[in-house]
Amino acid sequence: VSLINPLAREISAKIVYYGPGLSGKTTSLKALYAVIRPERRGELVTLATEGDRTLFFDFLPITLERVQEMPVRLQLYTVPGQIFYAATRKMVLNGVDGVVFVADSQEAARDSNRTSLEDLRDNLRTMGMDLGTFPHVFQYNKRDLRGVVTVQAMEAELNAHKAPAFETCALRGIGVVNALREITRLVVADLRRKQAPARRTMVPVLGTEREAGLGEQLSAVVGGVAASPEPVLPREPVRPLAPGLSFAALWPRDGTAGVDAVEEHLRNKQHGPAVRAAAAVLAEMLDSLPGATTGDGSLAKAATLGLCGTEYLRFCRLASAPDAAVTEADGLFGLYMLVAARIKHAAL
Ligand SMILES: Nc1nc2c(ncn2[C@@H]2O[C@H](COP(=O)(O)OP(=O)(O)O)[C@@H](O)[C@H]2O)c(=O)[nH]1
Ligand SMILES: [Mg+2]
Repeated sequence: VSLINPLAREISAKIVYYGPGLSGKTTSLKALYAVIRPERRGELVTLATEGDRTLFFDFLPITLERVQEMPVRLQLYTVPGQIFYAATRKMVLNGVDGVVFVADSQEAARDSNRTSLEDLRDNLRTMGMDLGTFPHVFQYNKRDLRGVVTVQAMEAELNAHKAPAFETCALRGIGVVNALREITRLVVADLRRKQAPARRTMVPVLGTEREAGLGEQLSAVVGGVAASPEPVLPREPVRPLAPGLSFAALWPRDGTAGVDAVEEHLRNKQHGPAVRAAAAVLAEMLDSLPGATTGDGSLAKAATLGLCGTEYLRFCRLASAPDAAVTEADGLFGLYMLVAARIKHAAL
């Protein structure tokens, strides 16, 4: 969902890490997750992995304080690189505002880099966009390895449009922040250019022709409800829960901080923060599951706990949605997910 929302005065953009299988896309997101301050990022969600291969996609929501005077929310996605996941790649690309192309610098990956780039070019074309004018940067990754292809050769083979390119070692977090900073700059400039007329009239621009984004695609796949991007209008206050009545009672006395935060956000009508707070607690809960590997496979773990996969995916999507797209019902849904997880967790 790409938008400049003059009411919320924030920019929201979707950036996709594209490239062949095993080039280092997931590792790049992990590196960003590790260096970005916790209050500036959500959880890194890795959906459906087998071993360390991405079968579906990863995503990481982050907030930048300001880029050209406006706070920016970024939704970072990776695509599965393996050729047979073409449909998933198309789906993840929907609504994309910018691409970080992660190329593998190893000699053996020369062909797959080119094939993947052509695949990107084709996919953009079917979405009515041309790579030549589309915001993109390159990460020439795995520069730490011996005998890698020279940067000049990679430039000649891949970078037809003279996009900014970075030598990176995602494994050690080198260069990935610079690449993200540059793509953010390009994307913000591009969004501003496209949406400038609407911003002048101060009409909220909450959609573009490319706006049928991943949320809608995902809900079509899993049957959830699409995020509604219309601005949230002020409403009559609703009667709060009776004083003293709280779901926190379901948690041990010294472990209520998370659910307290969610309820506090809901009382303050901060529905987006409520869902994100719920997502943080739920992520911790999933991490603590016995036998589970940390970080990856959160969908599988949610299923182990007995949560509904469809609801869990909707929940993950809401946790990375811009605040303006999260309704009160969504916020309450977040609390419901957290409470459901707690009850199932306690019953284990
Ligand atoms: N040596 C080295 N290995 C890397 C680098 N980045 C990623 N890898 C490794 O390459 C493999 C594939 O990385 P991954 O991020 O899963 O690739 P993806 O398929 O693009 O998501 C993993 O074993 C990573 O540890 C890097 O900069 N240098
Ligand atoms: Mg991956």
